Amino acid sequence: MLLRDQLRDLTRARFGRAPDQCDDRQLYEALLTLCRDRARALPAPEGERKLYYFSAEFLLGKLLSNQLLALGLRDEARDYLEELGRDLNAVESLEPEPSLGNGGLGRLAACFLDSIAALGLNGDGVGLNYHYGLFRQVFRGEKQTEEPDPWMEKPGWLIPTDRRFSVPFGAGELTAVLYDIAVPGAHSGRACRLHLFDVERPAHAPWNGIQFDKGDIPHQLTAFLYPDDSDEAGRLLRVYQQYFLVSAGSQLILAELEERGFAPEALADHVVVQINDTHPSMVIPELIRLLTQRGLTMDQAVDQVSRTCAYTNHTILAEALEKWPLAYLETVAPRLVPIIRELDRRAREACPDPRTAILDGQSRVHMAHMDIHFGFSVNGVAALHTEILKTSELKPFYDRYPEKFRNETNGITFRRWLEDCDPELAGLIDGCIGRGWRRDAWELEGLLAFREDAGVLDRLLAVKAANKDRLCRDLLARQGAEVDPMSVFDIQAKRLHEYKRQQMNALYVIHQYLEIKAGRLPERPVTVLFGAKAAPAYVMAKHIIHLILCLSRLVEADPQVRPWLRVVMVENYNVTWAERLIPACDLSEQISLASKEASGTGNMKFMANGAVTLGTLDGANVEIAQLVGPENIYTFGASSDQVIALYRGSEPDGRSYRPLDYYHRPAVERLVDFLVSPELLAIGDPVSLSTLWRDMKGKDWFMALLDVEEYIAVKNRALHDYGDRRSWAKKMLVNVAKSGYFSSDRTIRQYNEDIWHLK
Ligand code: 26V
Repeated sequence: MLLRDQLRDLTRARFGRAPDQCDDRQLYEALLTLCRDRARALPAPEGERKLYYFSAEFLLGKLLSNQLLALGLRDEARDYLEELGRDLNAVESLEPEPSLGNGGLGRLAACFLDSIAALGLNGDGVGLNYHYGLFRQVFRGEKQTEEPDPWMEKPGWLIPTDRRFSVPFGAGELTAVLYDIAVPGAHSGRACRLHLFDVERPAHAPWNGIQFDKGDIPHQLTAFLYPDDSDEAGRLLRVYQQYFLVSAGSQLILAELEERGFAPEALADHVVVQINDTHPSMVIPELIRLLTQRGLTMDQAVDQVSRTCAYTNHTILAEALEKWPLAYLETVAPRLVPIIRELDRRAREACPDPRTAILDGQSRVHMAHMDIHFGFSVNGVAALHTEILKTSELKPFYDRYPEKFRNETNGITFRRWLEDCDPELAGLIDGCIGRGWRRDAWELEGLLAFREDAGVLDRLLAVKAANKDRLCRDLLARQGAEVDPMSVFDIQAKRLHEYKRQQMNALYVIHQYLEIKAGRLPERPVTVLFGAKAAPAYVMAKHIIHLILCLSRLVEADPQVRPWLRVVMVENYNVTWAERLIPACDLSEQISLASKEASGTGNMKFMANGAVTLGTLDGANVEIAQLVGPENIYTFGASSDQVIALYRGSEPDGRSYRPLDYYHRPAVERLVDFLVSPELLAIGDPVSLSTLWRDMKGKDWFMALLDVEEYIAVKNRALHDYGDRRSWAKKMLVNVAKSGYFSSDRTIRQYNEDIWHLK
C-alpha cells in the first residue's frame, strides 16, 4: 500500500479527517502508527542460533525519521507532506526523545541494534523500560539542575506483549511485563526487537524534581535510569534494576529456546548472550539457577552458561567497575548467593591469583571477574583499549585465558549519523560516488578520487556552512544564543567527566579571553560549543559546568571579546542535539587523558560529517589517526604509556604526576588563577569556582595541566590552518572518505564472525 493511501486511512479512522486537514501533531501520530505497524509486521530474522544483547541502556534517540529511512519511506513521506504544503522536519520535531541511556555505552547499543537488523542477524536487545529516562538538564543561575524527562506517550513506539515473568526478590516476587520496540532493518526486509521489561504497576507522579521514593521498589523500579547512587537506597535500587532485567531476560531466553524446540541442555548451541558492561552480569548466575531448576547438574549448567555468555568491557576507570556487596545480593537476589559462592570457589581453583577472585576480602562481588571466568569471550572496544586491558588492567586474566580476549572496535550507524542527520552531505556524496555507500560504508573511500576537485571541495564547504546556519537558527530558537556562522565551530559534546577534560578546553577559552583583552587578537573568530550532562551526584563535574557557563556569560557581556570568541553550552545535550551539532562542526574535540577513553564514538560521528579531529592518542582516536594520516588530524599530549607510567610513579626518574610543577609555569598559572579572578567571582559561585581551582592546582587527577600548553598551541595551529579553505576542505574530505571503517555494520559483522557465529 502506498504511504499516502495508508496515511489517509489512518487519519480518517483516528481523527475523522484527511491528512491535509490534520495539524502537525496528528500527522506525527499517524506517521508513527504507520511505521510502528509496518515494522512489527516485518518477519524476524532466522537462524538456529540467537543473540540476546543485554544492556541496561539503549540510548535510542527519536525514532520516527530513522524508522522511515529503514522502511524505505523517507522520501515518499517528505514528498507527500510537501505536496500538502507541510514540512516533515516540523512533524518529526514533535517526537519526545527516549533517553534510555547515559552516553556512549547506551548509544552504542542502539547503533548495534540498527546494524543487527540491517544485516538481518538473528538477534534482539534486552533492556528496561525507564519511564523518565535520563534526567532533563536545565540551567539555572549558571548551574545544572535536573528534572524528569518523560518520553512515553500514546500512541508511542512500545508494543505491549503477553509475556510476563515472575522475578523472585528476597522480599517477594514481582511480575515483569514485556514491551517491545520493533527495529526495522534497512535493506534486510526484517525487523529485530528491543525487549524492554517493566513493572506491572509503575508509579506516576507526584514528582519532586528527580527525587523519588527509592524504597518503593514494586512501583519505582523502572522510574529512572541509574538513579542517583550516592546513597544506600539508590545503590540498592540499581541492584534491583539489574536483577529484574537479567531474571526476566533469562526467563525469556529459556522460554524462546523451548518454543524453538530445543532442550535447555543445548543452550550454548542456540543462544549467545552479549553482556554490555557489567550491569547485566548477574545473567550468568541467574541462567545457571534456571538451568539447574530445569534439571541440569551444576557442572552442566556452568558449562552451558560459560559457553553462552560473552562480556564487553567499556572502561578502565576503576571506580566504574562494579563491585556489589554480597549483603545487597542477599536482600535483592538471595537465590544467587550460593551460586556466586560456588562460582568463586571454582574460579579460585582455576586461577589461584587472588586478584582474579570473584569475592574479595570485604565480601564484595566483582562483576567483571565473574564475566571473565564464566564467559567465553572478553572484548575491549578499541585497539588501544584492548591492549591496555591485556597488559595492565586485566593482565592476570589475560595471562590465564589469553584465548578469550579480543578487540572489537566500536562503530556507529551511518544511517542515523550521516544519511539522516546530514542529508545535504549525503546528497553531495551520492553525486560523487553514487548511492552504494548507503549500503556499504567502505565505498566512501571512493571520495578520495575527488581530493583535488575544486568543485567538490567548494561544495563540501558550502554544505558545512549550511549546516552551521541551521545550527545557529536552532541555538537562537531554543536558547536565545546568537552565534556568528562565519566563526570556526569548535565542539566538545559528550558526558561531563574529568577524564574527558572539558576543564582543559575551558582553560583554552580563558587563554583566548586573556589574549584578546591584552589586545592580541586571534586570526579569526571562534565559537567554542559544549554539550554535556553531569551525573547528579558528581560534584566536580558540576563545578566544571558552572565554570563553562560563567565563562559564557563573561564573554557574552564583553563587547571587546564577543566578536572573536563565544562560548555556548547547549542545554540538555541529548541525541537530538547531537544530530544538529555534529553536522555543523569544524573542529572535533577528543581530548581525554590518554588511556582513559575506552573508545569514544562521538569522534567517529564528527569525522564522518567532515569535522577535523583535535585529539589525544586515546581510544579510537588512535585508529582515526592511522586511517587519515598526520596531515588530516591534530594530535597532542602525553601518550598512554607515559600516563600509565605517571600513575604508577614509574617514570625513569621514579616521578609521579605533580600538578604544581605545571601550575608554576607562568603561562599556566594565569589560566588556572583566572578561576578565582574578580571577573569570574563577580558572576559565579565562589565556593564552586574555588573548589575547582584548588582541585586543579592540588590534585588534577586527570592531568589537564600536563597537556594544556601543547593543547593550546596545537589548537591555534588548527585554527590557523582553517584559513586555507581548500586545504581544510581536503582534510574534511579525507576524514569522510576514511570513516567507513567505523560503520557499526562492520563492527557487528566482526562480532558475528569472532563471537556470535549466528550464520
Ligand atoms: C561509568 C562511571 C560510573 C560511576 C563513576 C564514574 C564512571 C565513569 C565512567 C563510566 C563509564 C561507563 C561505561 C561507558 O559508558 N563507557 C563508554 O563506552 C563507550 C562505548 O563503548 C566508549 O566509546 C566510551 O569511550 C566509554 O567511556
